[in-house]
Amino acid sequence: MIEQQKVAVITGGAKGIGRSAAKVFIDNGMRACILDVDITEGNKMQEEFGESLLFINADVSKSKDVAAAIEQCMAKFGRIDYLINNAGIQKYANAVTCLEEEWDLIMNVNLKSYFLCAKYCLPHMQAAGGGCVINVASVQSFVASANAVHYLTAKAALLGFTRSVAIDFAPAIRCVAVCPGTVDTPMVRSAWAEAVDPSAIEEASINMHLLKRVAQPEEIGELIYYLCSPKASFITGQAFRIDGGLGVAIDVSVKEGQKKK
Ligand code: BMA
Repeated sequence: MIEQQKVAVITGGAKGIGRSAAKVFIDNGMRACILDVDITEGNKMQEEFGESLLFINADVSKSKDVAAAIEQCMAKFGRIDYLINNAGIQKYANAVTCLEEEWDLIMNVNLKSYFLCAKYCLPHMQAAGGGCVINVASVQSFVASANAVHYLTAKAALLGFTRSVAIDFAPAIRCVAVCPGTVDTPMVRSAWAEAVDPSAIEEASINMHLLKRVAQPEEIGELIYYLCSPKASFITGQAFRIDGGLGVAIDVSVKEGQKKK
């Protein structure tokens, strides 16, 4: 029965990490309701996954859009079990060069939308008997890259937001932050495209991970699914880094301590 299938609401679900999370939930017999501003990619997802998926064109930084989208999701699927807060934009600026509009944009999409979606989804998740909220944050919730004042601030704040939801909605609802390193997504590609030498940034990004590569979105989608599943039933309030070892080394290029032959 359709009503019994669990439903995941996924923001930024048409591309990158959100898209692969939607695919894992559907592959495991669940339904995905994806909210995204990208109509072209959203429609493609709708075509690919048919009745298992509902694409809603919504700007999740606006409460009117979120309220309407969640109502539409409930009308179609009748329940919400998981919320995957994932929508994100990345731009480069420091505390002086950052335009006020850009600060607001990043805060609204990368932080406020997480609150708005929680606000509208949590009552339905409680009504469904419980569930899990995943906040896609970043390795940059812990370590900093240059020129990312707005992005870094939002990603760090998500750890507090995760703990807050975990405390206030336990025990029925768990809340976990997922903190990826560099992932090959349209968001990261478009941020790189703004650099003077995008291929140099790509190479540097590969090298800063101990595993000497960037992640594929599917690797993050699998962790999100696992954390929502009953296998992760004792995990809440925590942040999980999935970052190929980024930040483990003081400097990946320095081999201090290697002995002479
Ligand atoms: C991610 C994005 C990537 C970046 C990575 C590691 O959140 O910002 O562009 O490469 O963190 O800094």
